Amino acid sequence: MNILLTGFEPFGGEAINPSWEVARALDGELLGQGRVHARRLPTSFAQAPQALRAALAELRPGLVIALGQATGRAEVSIERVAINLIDARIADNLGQRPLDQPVREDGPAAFFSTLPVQSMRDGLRAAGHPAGLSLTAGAFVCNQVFYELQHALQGQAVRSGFVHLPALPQQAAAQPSSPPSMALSGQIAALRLAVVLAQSGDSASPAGGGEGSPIA
Ligand code: PCA
Repeated sequence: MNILLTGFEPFGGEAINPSWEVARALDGELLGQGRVHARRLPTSFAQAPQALRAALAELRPGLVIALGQATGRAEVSIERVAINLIDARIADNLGQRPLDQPVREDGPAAFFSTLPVQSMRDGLRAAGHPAGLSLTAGAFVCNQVFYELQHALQGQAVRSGFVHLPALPQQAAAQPSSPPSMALSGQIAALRLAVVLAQSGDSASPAGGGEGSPIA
C-alpha cells in the first residue's frame, strides 16, 4: 500500500515549514502496512489542489495524511473537519488573498476526517507525544487542501485527513511572542507513530465521518 504524506512549502515569509520537514524525513519508510511517499504542496490556493490531485492519481494511496504548520498550537493537532470556506488571513505564496469564498461552489458545507482521530490522539499521548483534536483547520490553504482531499476520496475506502504541527523552536524564537514550539525530532517521531495508528482502530466518528473499517 502507498501512504501519501504531504507537507507544505514555507509561507508567510518564513524559511522553513515543519510539515514538509516531517514528511520528507519519513519519505520511503515502511510503516505498518505501507510505504510512505512524501510530496510537497505549494502554499498557493491556485496550485495546491492540482498538486494534491496529481499525487493522488500517481500513487493511488491507501492512506493519506496531509500536514501543515499552525503557529501557536502547542501539540500535534489532529483535525476533525474540513469546511467549505476560504477566507485568507494573509496572502498565499503567489500573493493571492481570497476572502469569504467557497472551496467548491457545488460542495457540501463540510467533510469529516476519515482517520481514527480519537485512537490516534490517545496512542500519541500514551507514547509521550503531546497531541489533541482540533475542530478547525482554519480557512487558509491547509483547510482548502483538507477539503479537496476529503472531496476527492469521498465514498472510497481510503482513510484520509489532516494534521497541523506546531512551529519549530527556531521559528518560535524569531517571534516576539515566543509561541509554543516542538522540536523537529519530536514531530517526526510523533508522525511516524501517527501513520501506524491511522491504520488501525475505528475510523467512524460519533458524528459519522468514516468508512468505519480498519485498513486490512
Ligand atoms: N499552514 C498553512 C498553509 C500552509 C501551512 O503549512 C495553513 O494552516 O493553512
